[in-house]
Amino acid sequence: MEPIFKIAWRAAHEAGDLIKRNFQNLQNIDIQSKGKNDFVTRVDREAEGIITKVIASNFPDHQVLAEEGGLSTQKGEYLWVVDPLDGTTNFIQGIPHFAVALALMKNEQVIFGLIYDPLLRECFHAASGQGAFLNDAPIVVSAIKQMGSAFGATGFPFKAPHLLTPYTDVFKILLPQCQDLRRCGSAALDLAYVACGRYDFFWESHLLPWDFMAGKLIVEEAGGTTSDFSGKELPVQTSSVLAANRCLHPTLLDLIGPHFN
Ligand code: 2AM
Ligand code: CA
Repeated sequence: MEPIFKIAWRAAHEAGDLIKRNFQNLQNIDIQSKGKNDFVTRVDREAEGIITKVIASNFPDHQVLAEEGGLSTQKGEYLWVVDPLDGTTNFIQGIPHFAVALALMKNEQVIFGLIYDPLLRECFHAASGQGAFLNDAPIVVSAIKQMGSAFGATGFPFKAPHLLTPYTDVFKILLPQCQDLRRCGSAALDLAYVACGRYDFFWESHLLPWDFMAGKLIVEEAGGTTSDFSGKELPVQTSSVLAANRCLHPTLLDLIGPHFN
């Protein structure tokens, strides 16, 4: 894993440096709309270009699935899943909460994940079977067992209006049962924060693989559980995402799942 970690670390830090520089000069980021409530900037594209170039020059036979560029043409057992800027809306609005997320899959299993917050210089990473880390320090999910003490994060279904009713039904039941909820706008960081115990759980109803694939492995290697809202393993496609420590996950699945079936 060492070469993979080194290359991913370099790609994420080079992209992160570019994002950080541009965050200090948001007048020139050239915002474009990809669809309703869906934005991309020059910075997303340039960051993705940096990452895909680093990957291609070190692993020319690896395929890449990236948020802006889609799927590259190589065919093989390795697939990088790349979000060059998770939390684009925060970035555009000047809110300092966004990250670069990279995952490496082998035969459809995620074997490496890295989430880098360039402003705090926090690099969350994990390789399968080797634990999860924040920079050099091992991380574990929280030990909270009671829903009443659980502090969670969520994301709104802002692009999936058909999910608004089940989402708000769950929200009404969940909020009074837990300590509190946050909605900070970067699913990758939400998952990284579950992995290191800042949040006890995270749920969002409509995410894409580059939002969650790195976080899935980091949470699991930190001792947590991830699934979609029906309890199935997260797929390499649009999915709901539930991540929590092992104790809270079944309770949350029972609470959330039936509303979305
Ligand atoms: P992004 O900033 O990389 O686009 C916020 O709720 C989360 O939703 C962010 O991680 C954001 O990622 C993600 N997101 C943005 N557009 C999305 C879409 N069309 N489908 C699913 N998730 C999306
Ligand atoms: Ca993005």
